[in-house]
Amino acid sequence: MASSRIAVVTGASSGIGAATARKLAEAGYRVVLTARREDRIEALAKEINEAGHEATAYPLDVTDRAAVDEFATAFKAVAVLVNNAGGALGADPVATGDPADWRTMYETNVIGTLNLTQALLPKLEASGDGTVVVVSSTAGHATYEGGAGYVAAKHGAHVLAETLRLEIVGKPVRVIEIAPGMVKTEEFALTRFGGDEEKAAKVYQGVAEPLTADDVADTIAWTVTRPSHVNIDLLVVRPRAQASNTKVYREL
Ligand code: 8X3
Repeated sequence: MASSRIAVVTGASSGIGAATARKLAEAGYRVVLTARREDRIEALAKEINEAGHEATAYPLDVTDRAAVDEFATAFKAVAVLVNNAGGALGADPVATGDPADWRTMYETNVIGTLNLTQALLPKLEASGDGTVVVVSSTAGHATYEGGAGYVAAKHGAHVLAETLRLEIVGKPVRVIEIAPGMVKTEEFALTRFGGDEEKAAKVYQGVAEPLTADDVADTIAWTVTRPSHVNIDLLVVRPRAQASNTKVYREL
């Protein structure tokens, strides 16, 4: 692929990733959709192409470094990398949390972001005007009971973004962090609670309007489409009903 207007989106099979892929395609980027679930990204690529935009699907596990390095060889230059793949597993207190869940969350949210960013940084620089987006979370900025494993991983993603911005200053690559609060997507809470629909529903219970994947994708597309010299370092976005990670207005 020769175009420098390529946008790579990880975790593009659903939720914020899929919505971001649609928005960036609408903004004129040739979008490369990556995720583990090939059928989903193939279907989304088809949908985007049929809408008159450009998209290709590339099945990828962000934690598989060899596969990520191989993926990166497909490009001469990349304009945008959206590190969106990640998620939460469990909501147990520190006293009883499963170390395997903590490890998986660190692998996907932090090492996955590290893998893609390291592999594509030369390509982003080669574009002459690159943007790295790290989709962290409000969990990357403050903790809450039962959240430690996820909060620790998202703090890691936040630190990666902040440190990278310091280290590459002077190069033509921006580093943008988007920290969403409560977003209701089809999978986030369900994955966190191992498919338990009742527990997942409780997360959003009584909240009039949690953010949608589209709301977050909108903020991502906005930051990415600012003029190159404008670097939105950090954008925190929550629903109006959420004043902090632990202060949520619910109509019960
Ligand atoms: C999602 C926000 O509140 O579930 O990243 O940690 S929260």
